[in-house]
Amino acid sequence: MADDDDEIILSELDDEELVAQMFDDLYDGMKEEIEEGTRILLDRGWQPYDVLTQALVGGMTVVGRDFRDGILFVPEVLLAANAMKGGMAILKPLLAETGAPRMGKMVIGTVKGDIHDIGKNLVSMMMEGAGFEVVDLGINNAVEKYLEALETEKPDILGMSALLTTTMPYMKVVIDTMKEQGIRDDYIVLVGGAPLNEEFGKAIGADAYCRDAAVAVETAKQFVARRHNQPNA
Ligand code: B12
Repeated sequence: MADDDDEIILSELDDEELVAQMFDDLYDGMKEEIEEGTRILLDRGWQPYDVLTQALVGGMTVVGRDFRDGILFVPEVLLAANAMKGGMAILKPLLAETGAPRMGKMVIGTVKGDIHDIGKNLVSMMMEGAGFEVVDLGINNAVEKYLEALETEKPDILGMSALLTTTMPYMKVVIDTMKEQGIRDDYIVLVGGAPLNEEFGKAIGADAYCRDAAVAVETAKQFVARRHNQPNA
């Protein structure tokens, strides 16, 4: 608050102190402060990707730990998520404006029953930054929504996100339905989300599990390149 004597002036902190303060501000759901901190780091010459991973994702890791341990509850985490989105909105155009050549198209969405979207949004942003066109279906997607989007958008890649152990099996429902309809191999299927791992990705028949957005970009590039090298692809 402006009349608070103890107010911390973010721009007077050095980089390390500022990132630590941003962890606290994210924890406390202070969106404006997160936006200001994001801008300051950018003004100091930080790469957008470093601001994203070191200040924002780093801060969210602390929130996630305390949520798991029962120290934070849903309303607080929601505020933290909202603050994080404020920072991400500033970074989005910067990550997207790399001028990378068009790499391919991805349809992405969080699966049915699941409303977590920060990780998915981050993957979308990074994919766009790497030159992919991204169609984001949002959260809580039933198999019909995915199939409809595959038909209308004709992407190279289908991406599915799940953050709950109760919703991750739904990815298999989508892949199995694609198999039934004989369209599974028409797409590269990438899956991600904190509770998943490589074995799970294999077990449900995805092409790959990606542990973070950077891996998602690299994996997508490799698969698309491989696909384009096939004579009849
Ligand atoms: C923020 C958050 C929320 C917010 C979500 C806000 C939002 N708009 O997303 C709110 C408060 C709404 C929420 C609600 C709930 N949550 Co919650 N939440 C989290 C938290 C703290 C952080 C998730 C996050 O955003 N991480 C940051 C992002 C950047 O990381 P990420 O999502 O993992 O994404 C990265 C990778 O996984 C990967 N990736 C992700 N998706 C994809 C997709 C593709 C295609 C690819 C390639 C890669 C990829 O790349 C991303 C970027 O690097 C996690 C804790 C955790 N450790 O994950 C719990 C957590 C996921 N939630 C949990 C729970 C239990 C819930 C609730 C059931 C709580 C409740 N009792 O109501 C509800 C469920 C609501 C629902 N139906 O979905 C549990 C899940 C436990 C489990 N084993 O299933 C966790 C693990 C917390 C815990 N330890 O208890 N939550």
